[in-house]
Amino acid sequence: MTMAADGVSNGFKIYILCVLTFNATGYILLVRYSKSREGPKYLSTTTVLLSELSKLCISVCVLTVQKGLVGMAQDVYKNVICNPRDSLKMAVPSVIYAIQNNLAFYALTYVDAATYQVTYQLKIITTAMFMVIMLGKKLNRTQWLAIVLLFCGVALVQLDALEAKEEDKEKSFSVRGLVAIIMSCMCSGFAGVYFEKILKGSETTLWIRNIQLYLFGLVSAGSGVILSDFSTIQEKGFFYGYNIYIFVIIAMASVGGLYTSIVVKYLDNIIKGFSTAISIILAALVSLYLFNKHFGVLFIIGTGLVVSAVYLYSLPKKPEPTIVNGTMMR
Ligand code: NCC
Repeated sequence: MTMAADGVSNGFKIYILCVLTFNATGYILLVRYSKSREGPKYLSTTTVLLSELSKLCISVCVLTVQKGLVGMAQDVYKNVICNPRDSLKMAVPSVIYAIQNNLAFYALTYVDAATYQVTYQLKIITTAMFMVIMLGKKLNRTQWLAIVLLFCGVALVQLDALEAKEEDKEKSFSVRGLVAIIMSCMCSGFAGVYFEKILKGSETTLWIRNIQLYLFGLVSAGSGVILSDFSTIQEKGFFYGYNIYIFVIIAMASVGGLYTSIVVKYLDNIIKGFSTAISIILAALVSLYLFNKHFGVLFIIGTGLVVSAVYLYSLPKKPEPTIVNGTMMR
């Protein structure tokens, strides 16, 4: 197996990308299903809080396996408790991710899984934007072309959804849903690049960063629960409307989040975007069979454009030409 400079094999990288892709597909489909089925409506804010708790517990367990109980306690004490200034850096993405995770539930109440997933690919633009602003990344012409194609693709998919609404009254297009997705893309782009910058810019390990993030995540997601659903919880209880699907959603949110952090550590946010874009096709195919959804020509062309854009964007950059003694070198 080929080992890269960072000490992990290419096989491992492919494995983490596959888990991320399949998990994201299943997650979106299941959230959509849970929002569209009849019966008592669960509170999304509580599931976001429980997934933060579960990710925190898993991260502590991983660190314990790596370092033993005493080593884990020392590590947490030294890096989290004795270093509040460093820990505070994770408060920023924790709040943004809490907003983003809640927005996803909101958006999936109004748009179907496939439309959501394709439109959500706008996050590749927001991620690129933040990469340029925050990490000083330079984009070449092919990558800008990819961004324009992506815009066109997403617009076509939205037009297709709009037509579907007029024809068969299916609520696949919704202004509220679209606004929530665009805000979600901003949050994903900013928080992802911020996390990458902090993780790669210091010696602090991934699992300590995750523990810092999820500790603040508990506070951010907990505030969401109190601010939006406190009275309902008092009246109906924290687990109102829960069933087996909701626990699977929490488990998948935890797997997705933890694998996101591993992908950002060993690869980067752009490759993550490419990987999850593949889940568009998977989500569309599953929707076709499970929900009997029909796609128009615009959806198919739009999806094709999005996938081509993601591919073009991920193409390796040609080395910048340098001038040596008046001669252009490549
Ligand atoms: O939107 P996306 O990710 O960028 O959101 C990142 C998710 O990972 C969690 N996270 C991030 C860093 C870290 N150290 N720990 C974490 O737990 C954040 O809380 C946030 O939930 C994608 O690239 O498309 C991806 O999409 C999500 C999900 O499908 C969308 O956010 C839904 O709107 C995927 N999550 C799941 O499948 C559960 C993620 O794996 C990939």
